Amino acid sequence: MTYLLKPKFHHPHLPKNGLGLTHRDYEGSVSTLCAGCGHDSISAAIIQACFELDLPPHRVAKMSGIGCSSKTPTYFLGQSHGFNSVHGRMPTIATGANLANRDLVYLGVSGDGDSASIGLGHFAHCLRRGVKMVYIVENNGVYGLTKGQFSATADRGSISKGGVGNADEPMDLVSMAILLGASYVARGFSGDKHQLVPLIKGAIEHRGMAFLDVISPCVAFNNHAGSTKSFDYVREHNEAVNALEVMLPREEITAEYASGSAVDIAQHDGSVIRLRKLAESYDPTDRLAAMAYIQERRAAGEIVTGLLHIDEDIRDLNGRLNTTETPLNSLGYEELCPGSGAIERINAQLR
Ligand SMILES: Cc1ncc(C[n+]2csc(CCOP(=O)(O)OP(=O)(O)O)c2C)c(N)n1
Ligand code: SF4
Ligand SMILES: [Mg+2]
Repeated sequence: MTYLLKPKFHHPHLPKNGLGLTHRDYEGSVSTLCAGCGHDSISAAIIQACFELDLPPHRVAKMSGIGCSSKTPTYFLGQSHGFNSVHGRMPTIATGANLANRDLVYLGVSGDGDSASIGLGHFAHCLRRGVKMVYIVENNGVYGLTKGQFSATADRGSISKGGVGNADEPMDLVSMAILLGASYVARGFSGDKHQLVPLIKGAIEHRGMAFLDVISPCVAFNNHAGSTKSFDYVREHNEAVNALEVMLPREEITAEYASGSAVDIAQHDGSVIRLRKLAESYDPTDRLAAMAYIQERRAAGEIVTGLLHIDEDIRDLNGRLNTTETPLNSLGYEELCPGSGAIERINAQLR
């Protein structure tokens, strides 16, 4: 079973936005992710952001790769266009679609495995080229869909569900995004919708490459060998009468904290991550200072959240390549196939 349709009936007096649409008009199918998964909170934040922006659903194209995170476009904006692509290729498909039709809002959803492992090259070139889109990585530090292997963003020293320690350095996607030239770079936490919804709205409004790294706990696969709640411990200390594996629903992890302050977030496996929300005085337009600040807080064991960098001097790929303003599917035969004379002239320029 890959999706469940939602019942169509709803309260007759639901609030409406400027287009006369309700929240329900921005929803998708019922989620089949694990109860409490951070990814569902991100879907809810996307729905809220699009509702509040009065975004016509038919103007949005949802792009994704493969993973629990990449499944989520099924659970929001059910009336929008969508393309669930191949593992790691979301940015590539989004780049091509963007060049063919610059009229749509491209909303790309990917995972840390999807973007930082198999899709790393695609991620890098999409950001480097300045594709006008919103690129969201739902970052849980594991390959959730394939049952909890380390991803390239997993912390050094973290323990996998098999009890193996991660010896490798994690990739910091926001630092890479700033380095690669993304003109809107932010980090959020799935459990802090007061911060996440405005970050997504800002990304949609931005006219260039907007990259969002959203920390999104995987409630199923962050159990470790030292924990008495881990599957391994229970298997060892359990007299099994049959071989069942049950995924119990877990509470969603949420946090509300003020600008400039830090908060410790305890995960279900007992590990703790420390989030720091940017202070009001932080200047996101200073690219070098942003990179230094992220590294400084990282060295102190903190994950900085908020709008980390914005550059209003946008270098959009379509603008640079001077592509047509008209979507290719609206051009006629004459424009799409200008004849051998036009090709001769192009070839002559290259001789
Ligand atoms: C070419 C290819 N290689 C490997 C896989 C197996 N695979 C599916 S999803 C996935 C990792 C997903 O991890 P992530 O992007 O972090 O998503 P999450 O499930 O954690 O949200 C892998 C390795 C695949 N589908 N295709
Ligand atoms: S396995 Fe992890 S990432 Fe996948 S749905 Fe379950 S909690 Fe979410
Ligand atoms: Mg992941």
